[in-house]
Amino acid sequence: MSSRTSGPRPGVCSAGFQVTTQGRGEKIMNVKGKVILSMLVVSTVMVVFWEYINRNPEVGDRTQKDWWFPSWFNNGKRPEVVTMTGWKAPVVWEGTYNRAILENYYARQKITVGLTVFAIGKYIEHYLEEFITSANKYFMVGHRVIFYIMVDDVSRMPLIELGPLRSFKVFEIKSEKRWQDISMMRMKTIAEHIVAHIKNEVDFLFCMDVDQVFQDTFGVETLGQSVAQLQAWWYKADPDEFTYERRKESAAYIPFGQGDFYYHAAIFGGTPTQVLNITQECLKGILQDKKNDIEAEWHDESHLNKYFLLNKPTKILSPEYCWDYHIGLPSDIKTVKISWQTKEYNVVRNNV
Ligand code: 4GW
Ligand code: MN
Repeated sequence: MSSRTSGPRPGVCSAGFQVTTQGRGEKIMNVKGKVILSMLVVSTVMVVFWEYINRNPEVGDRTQKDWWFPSWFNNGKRPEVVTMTGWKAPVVWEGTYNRAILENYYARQKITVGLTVFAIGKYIEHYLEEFITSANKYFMVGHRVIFYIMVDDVSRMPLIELGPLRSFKVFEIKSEKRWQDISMMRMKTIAEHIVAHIKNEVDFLFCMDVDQVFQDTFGVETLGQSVAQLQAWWYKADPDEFTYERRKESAAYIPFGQGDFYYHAAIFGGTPTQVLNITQECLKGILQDKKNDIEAEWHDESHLNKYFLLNKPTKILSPEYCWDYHIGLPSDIKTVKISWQTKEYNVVRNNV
């Protein structure tokens, strides 16, 4: 034992040997090492800096603290309304966002944004032209846009001239017998098209009802991983008043005492991967309900609300983004970006 503690140890000995014999060689190694090390440090700093200036503005570098939010979002500008959720997602109201900061970021990224819309039966003549014409003018101005238009008769597709950076793809899909299925089965078609091609064509995707009209710029402040729209009639209500599906037998069931917001199925979006997940999960719920011979009260919207309860959206759009003028124009609503069309059910709905 004593020889191991007091005598020279092999390791020490060999180290001493290296020091005395390597001399100049080691000095060169030292210099080389330092150069490599400093190059590593410099490149790490450059990468971190690059990542910093190109960081995702949706998330920014916010921490869990309310006062530190991404630079594009000013949480304090609209104190009279909810501008941030309990899980720290921004609720985008007019006045809360700095579009210029985001424009700068997304212009450098050269993004393409997709927009799916369905017009089946009489909805082609009644709504499609006005929807696309207004979207051409106000949706993601200055960025590449692809409209994915699903109709049941391509020969009745209106002729619409689009501006620069805009293109469209028309698909003929079969109609469903029941209008509830026309609405719900959009989830299936969207999912199929994301898998088949949309995922390779766009960076972000929105899915919208056709019975609405763009009124003002629907810009890059709406982009995010997973985006939900507040329903205009319910944005101030208590969750227990929401028209969630309340029957346990439905996959869309949300018990009283739960729920964050009432989301409107007329607008949802996100990255193609997220929208694929949204639509696939909603479709699963819809098909499960069909198997159990139950239909959720508000069809696809009930399932969408269940989805967003379980998978919180990363961004929420204020009702300014989908307003119903039949409510009037309260002071909360500063700029209407999209408005509902009047529901002429007697004209457009001949199938029950
Ligand atoms: C009742 O007779 C109907 S027809 C209910 C929906 C119908 C329908 C819906 C249709 O005949 N053709 C059609 O293309 N749709 C699509 O589904 C269209 O994109 C429409 O915006 C979406 C949802 O239907 P909706 O806008 O009439 O539903 P709400 O009243 O919830 O906005
Ligand atoms: Mn609608």
